[in-house]
Amino acid sequence: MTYTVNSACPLDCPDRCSFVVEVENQQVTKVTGSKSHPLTGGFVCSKAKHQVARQNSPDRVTKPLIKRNGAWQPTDWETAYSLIKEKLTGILENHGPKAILHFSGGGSEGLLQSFDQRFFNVLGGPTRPSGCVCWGSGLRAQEYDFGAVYFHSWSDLVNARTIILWGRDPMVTNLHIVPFIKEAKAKGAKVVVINPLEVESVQLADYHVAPRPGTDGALAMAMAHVLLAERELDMDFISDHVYGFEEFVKRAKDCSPQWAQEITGVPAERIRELALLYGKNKPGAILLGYGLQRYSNGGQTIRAIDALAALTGNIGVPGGGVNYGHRYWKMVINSLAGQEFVTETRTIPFAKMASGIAAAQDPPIKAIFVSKFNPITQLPDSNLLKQAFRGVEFKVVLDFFLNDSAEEADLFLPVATSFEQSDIILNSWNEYGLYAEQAIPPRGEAKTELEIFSRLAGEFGLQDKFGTYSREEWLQLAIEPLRELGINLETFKGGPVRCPIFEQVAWEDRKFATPSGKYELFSAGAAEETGDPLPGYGALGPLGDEELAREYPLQLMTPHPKFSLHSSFFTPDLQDLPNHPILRLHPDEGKGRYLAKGDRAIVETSVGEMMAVVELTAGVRPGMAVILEGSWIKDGGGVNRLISQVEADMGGGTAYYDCRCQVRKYNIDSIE
Ligand SMILES: Nc1nc2c(c(=O)[nH]1)N[C@H]1C(S)=C(S)[C@@H](COP(=O)(O)OP(=O)(O)OC[C@H]3O[C@@H](n4cnc5c(=O)[nH]c(N)nc54)[C@H](O)[C@@H]3O)O[C@H]1N2
Ligand SMILES: Nc1nc2c(c(=O)[nH]1)N[C@H]1C(S)=C(S)[C@@H](COP(=O)(O)OP(=O)(O)OC[C@H]3O[C@@H](n4cnc5c(=O)[nH]c(N)nc54)[C@H](O)[C@@H]3O)O[C@H]1N2
Ligand SMILES: [Mo]
Repeated sequence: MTYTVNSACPLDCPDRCSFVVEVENQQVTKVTGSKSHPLTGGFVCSKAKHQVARQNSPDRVTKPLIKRNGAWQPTDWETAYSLIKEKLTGILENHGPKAILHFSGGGSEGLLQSFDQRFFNVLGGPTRPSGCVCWGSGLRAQEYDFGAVYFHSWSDLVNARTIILWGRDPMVTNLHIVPFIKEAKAKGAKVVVINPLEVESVQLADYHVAPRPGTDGALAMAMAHVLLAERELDMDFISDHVYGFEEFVKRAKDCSPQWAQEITGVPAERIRELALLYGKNKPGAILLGYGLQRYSNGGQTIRAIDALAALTGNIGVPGGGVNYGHRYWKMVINSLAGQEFVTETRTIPFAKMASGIAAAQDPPIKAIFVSKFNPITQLPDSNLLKQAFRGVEFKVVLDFFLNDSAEEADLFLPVATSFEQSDIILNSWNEYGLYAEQAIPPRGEAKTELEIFSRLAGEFGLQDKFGTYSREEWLQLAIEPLRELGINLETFKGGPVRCPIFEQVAWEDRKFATPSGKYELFSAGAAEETGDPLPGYGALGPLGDEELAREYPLQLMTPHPKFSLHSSFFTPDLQDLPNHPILRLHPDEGKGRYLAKGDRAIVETSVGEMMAVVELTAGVRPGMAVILEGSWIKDGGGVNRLISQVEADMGGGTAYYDCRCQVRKYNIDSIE
């Protein structure tokens, strides 16, 4: 039998596309982009196609596995549940729930994907990671500046006359916004890409500015200096809506373009031109990426960029804004995570997880549960983290494949994919929420997380507390607050739903959610967290360490892969993705090291090393080394073996790119 269902992409990606899923003989055969979606309609990216391959892969695990004497053996669900009950009962009795460390990631983003959290909350609250692996320092920065985080509608981009893609590479990470950038350009907008790499999105740009990694704070402060010196300011906006202007002016006085040239490597004249383009050719929209806040000074960098919009009044106007993400949906849905059941909490920062697990005392970590996340591959210092996992008595991973984290577990539970269950998938980058209808039953013995965690709640006599609703009833409960805004489950089933409180233009009323009610250049909250109330060029960590630079002269950047979402699609059946990671270097860096294209090289940092195949390109600044993240350690990849544990200045962000490395030719003779 052949049929189609309307579904949605569950990935942690800004696009969150509408899908039409084709099913033939109980197998998902194809995914196309549903035309019903006003923003993503019509086409899907390769990650959608990879979801079909993942769904049907012969390597997907569809039976629970238990590790005995170091080897995986198939088992049944009853044995799996009994083992979890036995182990957790002992741990809870002797140490309490905080002895359980729970990772719940963004592997699938449906509303019905938080039952793992609900289960551990109902148990009393486990130890959880704090901070953020993704956008945390920038998010906190925008909260200081604006009071909350909002994104203009993508369709508003066409009103911009200047668009700055600042550390964002939409051709790779946000493909469906590109048509709007192109439309703006066709209407005459100037497009600027600010990125140390010649990324794919440079093909959309009129200008490419390539600062040294981690120095955008200096670039933005010097742009502010130019705007102030040349009076390219919106004085009405500043006097009515900005708090802390005088203090900021004092700081920006010292940040001349000449000063920034030394730091950023961008010529002073170019900085001046860039500032004047943004200040004069209004309105100007900034699309912020997340790469530029993965540094020790990441929060300060975002604050310095936000300040440019405040000085020029590019806030609250069509075609303006500093777009980073939004939280509208969160304000109008109920969380199902059961936070209200938590009696005690303990956290370990994401950025320091590798050392934090072994250091945790009173109680020590006795069990680890992982769902929708691949910590060993994706968190800093994979080698140390692996060692920490090995020191913990009982580990359970819920996933589709035996990835690096799963290989460290004692028990593997196979979960259902998003094609195998119905859900609602919301979005923090555009205004649409989608219903995803179940296309086929779970493959083999795979189960949904709802089924797994309600059964576990039953094992502990907590079924009543956990709740005994059907999937539809849970969804109704989650979207209950939307009812008075005229939206119910049927509305979602009818096609993409526009978030009713989403505003096309952010901050149009200029009522900022800060303590002063104004845009805050001066923030008491920021001062409390970082010691500095004002935006500026913050200090770098390893990148600013001159002693370390002697041994490890290159900055190591590890951005996201186009053909995968992080590690999710580096599965055994997708080995057309490069088997060995590619190391990209500027030709000058290759020359000094006698490296040619195709050579194998060892990349070494203060915490680890790995092998990669060399590619030489002028698209990478001298002084840098670039390897994409996501590949698996068990396949010879795993860039986080190289990344040390560095926390950013705000929001507990993880400073992955504040990293130094050395590269040398792999010499077979040197192996003993
Ligand atoms: N195909 C694909 N799409 C994805 C993802 C994926 O893995 N694959 N991941 C999703 C997720 S979770 C996220 S968080 C987003 C991230 O989306 P983006 O922020 O667009 O991309 P990243 O690769 O995280 O960020 C790295 C970008 O920042 C640039 N960059 C790094 N350091 C600096 C700097 O100091 N200054 C400046 N100006 N630029 C810098 C890098 O060159 C790169 O272009 O993408 C989402 N979309
Ligand atoms: N060096 C370096 N490291 C980085 C980054 C970087 O730029 N450089 N980027 C960081 C960023 S922005 C992010 S967001 C993180 C992402 O890190 P992760 O959240 O670990 O992302 P993935 O590698 O996609 O892993 C998600 C896992 O969830 C599984 N999964 C999918 N759906 C389900 C489900 O319904 N249930 C269960 N139980 N499992 C499911 C997938 O198979 C996959 O194994 O990585 C961070 N790490
Ligand atoms: Mo992310």
